Amino acid sequence: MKRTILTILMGLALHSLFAQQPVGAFPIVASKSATPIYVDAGDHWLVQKAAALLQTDIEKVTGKKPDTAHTHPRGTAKNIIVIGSLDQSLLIRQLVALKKLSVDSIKDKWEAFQLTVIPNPFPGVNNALVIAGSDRRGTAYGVFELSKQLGVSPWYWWADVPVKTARECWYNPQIRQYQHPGVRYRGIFLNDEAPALAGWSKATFGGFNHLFYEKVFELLLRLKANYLWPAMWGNAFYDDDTLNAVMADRYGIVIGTSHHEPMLRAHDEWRRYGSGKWNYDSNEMRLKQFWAEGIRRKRGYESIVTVGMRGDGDEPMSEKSNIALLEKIVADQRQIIADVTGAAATATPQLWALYKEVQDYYDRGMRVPDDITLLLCDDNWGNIRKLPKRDAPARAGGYGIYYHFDYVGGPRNYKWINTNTIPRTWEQMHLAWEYGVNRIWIVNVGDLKPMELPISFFLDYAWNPAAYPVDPSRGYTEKWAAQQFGKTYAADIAYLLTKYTQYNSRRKPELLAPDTYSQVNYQEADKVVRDYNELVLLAEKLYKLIPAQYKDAFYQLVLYPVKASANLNELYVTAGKNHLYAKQSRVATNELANRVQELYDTDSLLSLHYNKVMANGKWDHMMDQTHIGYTWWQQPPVNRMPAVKIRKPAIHTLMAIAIEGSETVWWSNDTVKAVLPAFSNHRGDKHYIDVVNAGNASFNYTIKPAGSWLQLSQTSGRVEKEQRIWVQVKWQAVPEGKHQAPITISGPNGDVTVFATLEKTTVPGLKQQTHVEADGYISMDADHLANVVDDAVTHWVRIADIGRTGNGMTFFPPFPRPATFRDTSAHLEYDLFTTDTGATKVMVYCSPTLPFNESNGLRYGISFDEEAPQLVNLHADNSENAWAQSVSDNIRISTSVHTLHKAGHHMLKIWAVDPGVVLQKIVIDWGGVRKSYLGPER
Ligand code: REL
Repeated sequence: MKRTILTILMGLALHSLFAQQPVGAFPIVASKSATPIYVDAGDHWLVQKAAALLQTDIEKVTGKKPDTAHTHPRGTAKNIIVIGSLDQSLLIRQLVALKKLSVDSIKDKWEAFQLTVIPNPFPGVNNALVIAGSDRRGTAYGVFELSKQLGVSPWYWWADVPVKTARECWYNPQIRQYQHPGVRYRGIFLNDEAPALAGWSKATFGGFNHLFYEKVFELLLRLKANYLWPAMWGNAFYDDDTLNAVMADRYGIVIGTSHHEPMLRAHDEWRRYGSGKWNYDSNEMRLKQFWAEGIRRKRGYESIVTVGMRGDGDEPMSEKSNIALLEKIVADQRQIIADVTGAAATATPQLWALYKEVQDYYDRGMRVPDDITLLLCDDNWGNIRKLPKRDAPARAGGYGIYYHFDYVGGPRNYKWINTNTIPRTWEQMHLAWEYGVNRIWIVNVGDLKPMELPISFFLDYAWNPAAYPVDPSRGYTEKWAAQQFGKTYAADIAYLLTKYTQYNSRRKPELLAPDTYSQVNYQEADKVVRDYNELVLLAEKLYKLIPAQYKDAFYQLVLYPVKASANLNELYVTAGKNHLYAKQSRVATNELANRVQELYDTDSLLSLHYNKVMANGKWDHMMDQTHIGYTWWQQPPVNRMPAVKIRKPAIHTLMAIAIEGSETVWWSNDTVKAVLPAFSNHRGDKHYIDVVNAGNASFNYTIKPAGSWLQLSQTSGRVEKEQRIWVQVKWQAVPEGKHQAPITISGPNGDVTVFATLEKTTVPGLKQQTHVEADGYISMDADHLANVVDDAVTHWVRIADIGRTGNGMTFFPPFPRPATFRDTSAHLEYDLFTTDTGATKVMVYCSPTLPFNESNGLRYGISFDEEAPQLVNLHADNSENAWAQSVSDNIRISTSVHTLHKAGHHMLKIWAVDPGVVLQKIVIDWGGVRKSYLGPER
């Protein structure tokens, strides 16, 4: 056990350990005792609750339980901790009146808090650590900030994160902490909650009752959030348990109902109590009564009332619905609010969500009163659809964002595991912040678990957007990992979290299919599996190394998502390989079919461990979500293993040759030429030839290249099932130019010849960043560039790990630029060396950002050398299909065609035009690019 001192650096808490008591430090727990905590008896329920939780937290950390007292602490102890709100704590007011405590930095602020050590607060008391909040939530946030710094993770209960123990802890009196939120309402939406969260909450608490919600409220407060849209799949927060709303109020959690549940009434309540159709044209009176009840029931509790209307069950309203009707609905709803509350409608916070077709109404001119927050939305796939115009007049209600980490809907549900990356969430919410969206940030988190990391980030970012002006991803994730698991393995854990989410975001697990990744081109499928399995190795190693008390947390936060994602990808890739092998008549086909079965079983065993074994079954049902065997957008009722193929037995000895780049196989004395993908002296590539048993008995073979240019991993052998032979080139011996070198494989039925194409190019003035054409293409990551040209207004930024395969490049500040260019305008330069001329196709891979700025699409400029830049619109095809493809593939690829008049050195330039364009990868094609999911590698 160690002593702990808390410090703060540049607004970020540091947890520093000292062997000795630092001079002048304030003891929270010193050797003999824990410093008592004082809270005014008249302070808010929430403040009392926060103090009580601090008391338990301190006890968990140190084993010593501080006393809590409510009477005046005059002369009772040498040191005291005072907790109080500016509006309700007499103690705090007294300290302020006596000029012992200055609260200027939090006064009149929303949810602000400060932590200060003051000398001689009261007669006979030497020092007080004062946690003062501008209001009840601010005070609670101050308390939980201290708890967090003491070593109690906000996830201590929800993810079984062990409390970091210490014998003593000291607060550094030099450190004054002030904080207040950047975004006013910060929250989560529990949604799509069956079967996982619903099953678990039923088994654990008996349903979505106040016992369940108290746990959610505490978590929200520890994450400095204040806002919740409760679970609504057959559940109704106000109706299911009358204590739900009472407890929300005590915990200071602002309740709303989701975007399509107006007037604080859950969707299911209409099924329970409504009569007639959910249709304002035909059923106005009953709907009004129904809604009035929602407002009556909310009493004085803090809430945000959703106004407007969608069709029943979150569907668009009927064709007939029009702007005039919707405007009348909103006006009527406001009248109800005014009538029931007895105050002007403006006194009740309201939001209108511009979700799906509702945004079209807005675009067609529908407006709501100025005090209603306009809740802008993403496309349900994490891409923001609309942001306020930069020159739009300020609105009293401001703007909010409704974002998604989980979704039920097309092109496919994604609700099993975390596929959300911190870099992309940051990049999109950064846009929102820069465009003035600061009233509400709410995110759909599905079952809550397993979204612990992105939830933390979303809420931390909402609390203090100014703290993350540049891509925080790895740094944030490492701090987060240290908060859960301590510093020792934090960097490795951050790597695992970053990478598994990046890999999962390539394609959501629900969208995977046996043919997603190419089995034959660019060794893509194998590479995907290898990427994941490297993570599994590291995760398993860490799981063994971390102390026993961390294993449950590690399993749920790291090991399970890493292993289950890796396993699922391998499952689909193996099924794809089984299909290919069957087509190629390989004897190994059936073995792969068995392997698919094994991987399928492993998937359920991993979930079983999560549900039943981990943390002694505390999270039973949390991994009940089906995720294998989707056939359309909606989830399958049960998991279903991908179909596999079984090979018919052969009747004689038969050798087949398969090669990289082709699904075909070659037989002895085949007349069709077999040609491997080209080798280049600039790519250092390796390609393979598979000697395959397609018959009924093993056989011997020899393999021999003509000449001395090629090196093979093997020259002869016996094939039981198949042997992979790697071909490499000894470039010193190869003359300049393009050559073909035959390789002969001799087996039981005769010979097969495979040709290797060798492209040796000597590039004058070759630099490390020069990309040399080979095999008819160049592929480069967007940040593998020669020059970054910033100008007076715009600078380029690199966003780590935002791409499907690498980093991304975008520009800040994220505002539109004129589409006219001078040499000095902001652009990126890529140094190329080409061997082809003529028509040159450039495919630019970008993150699937939407034209959030009401433009007809986001554009970049592109040019070779001195040619005039072409403007390319990422959204030239803005159809529903193109969108569905872009979110499924998590990429938008746009193509421009250029003419190169000579081979040799060229500079490709990409020019900044519209904000939000995140470049990931650039592929230049002279006819050599083969089919794959991620595109060729460099
Ligand atoms: O994710 C969304 O925004 C919607 O699909 C949900 O809000 C929706 O209401 C769904 O749960 C069903 O009612």
